[in-house]
Amino acid sequence: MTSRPAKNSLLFALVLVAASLLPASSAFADLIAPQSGGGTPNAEAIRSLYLWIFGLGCVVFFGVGGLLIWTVMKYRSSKGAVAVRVHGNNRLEIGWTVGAAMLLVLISVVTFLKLDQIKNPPNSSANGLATPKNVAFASGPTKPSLPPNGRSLDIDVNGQQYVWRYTYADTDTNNLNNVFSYEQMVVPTDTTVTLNIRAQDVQHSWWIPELGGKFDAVPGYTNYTWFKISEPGVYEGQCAELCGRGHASMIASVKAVSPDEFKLWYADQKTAILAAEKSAAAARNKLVAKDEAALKTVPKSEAPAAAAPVAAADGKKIFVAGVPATGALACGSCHVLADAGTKGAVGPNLNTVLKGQSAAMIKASTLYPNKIISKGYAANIMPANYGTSLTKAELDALIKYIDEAVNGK
Ligand code: HEC
Ligand SMILES: [Cu+2]
Repeated sequence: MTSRPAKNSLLFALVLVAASLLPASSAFADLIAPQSGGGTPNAEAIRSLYLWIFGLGCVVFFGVGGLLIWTVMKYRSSKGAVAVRVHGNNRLEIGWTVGAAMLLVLISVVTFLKLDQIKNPPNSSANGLATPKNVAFASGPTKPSLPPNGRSLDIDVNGQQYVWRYTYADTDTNNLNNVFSYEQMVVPTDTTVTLNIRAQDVQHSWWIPELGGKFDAVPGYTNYTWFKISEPGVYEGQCAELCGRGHASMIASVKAVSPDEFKLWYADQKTAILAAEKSAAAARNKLVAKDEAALKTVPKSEAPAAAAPVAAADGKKIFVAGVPATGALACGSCHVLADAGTKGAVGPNLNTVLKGQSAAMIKASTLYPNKIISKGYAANIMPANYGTSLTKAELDALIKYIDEAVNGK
């Protein structure tokens, strides 16, 4: 039999271990269980599920450990004692097999009960955001996991090296004037917010620990999650997937404000974006007008001489074949011109775009293709070297030929 002092000191040690774990579970709860905060139900459910399983684990740990220690103490024998031979114990073996199975069943049942709360967003509360001007709520069966009433504030989360961009859905069809923000997402409280998580370069991972689990941001694929915050505040997070050398600075935060404050913020952003668009459009028009004016005053020296001696150069031939020796690419390889029989489709059809244009204009467009970019085409595709790769005579012959081919003699 065990002596009294030995038994007591063992008990004391056990109590010490248990006591040291207790404060940890309350004061440093975040060290043991996933974080939750702001009252978003999914994070709460993840946390309580975790604590449930952790509790069960503790029961098993202390049950088995305690039993082991108790047995060791109780059946301790002195040196030289002959051990009793024991062969199995059916009741015990069936007992611990069934016991373990029951534990697994219990864990699965609790998990499945919580899963609904974790995965499926609830409706916004009555005091959440009612649709303000310009904000579009997600709707319809286009997305998985919408709230039962199908209404949530829908935000695109875009991961890019090394910043998070948030774009708010709005009611018009122009995607370029949507309200957006970087790094900090602003959301209304008591409102279900659904997120569409994407990446535009490499993989990132969206993670605001207090608002629920991590979601990978994968190029070419959309992941969906949600939250519904009830307490105003700022919830901090950080990209959770090593995405390059700026990864550590790819921080994120969600700022929850009252629906009224949110509406103000949103309206401010929208106004600023619309104003910026307007001034950009005005600046653009000004530039185009300036370019057009510049083209109309092409220096005399470059305008075709009215009485240029019919050059030896053959305009049609240059159009069709170019001048390989000097690197002048054939116009016909990129342009349709009926008279020359060319079918190039890289640039505009010259029969249509040059109709009614003066020879001077045609010459200017040929010499300075990047001054005015034809609608629907990109700059820097048409070579800008014809001023040097063609001689003056060749150029004049070419322009004269095109002008006559399009506009007649
Ligand atoms: C590699 C393809 C390519 C070649 C070669 C090329 N072009 Fe172009 N061209 C384009 C493209 C693309 C545009 C439209 C973009 C722009 O305006 O720069 C264009 C635009 C033009 C325009 C302006 C049309 C308009 O809308 O007013 C003219 C004129 C023109 N080309 C004439 C020529 C002539 C003449 C040659 C030969 C000396 C030539 N191009 C060779 C691709 C080409
Ligand atoms: Cu990242």
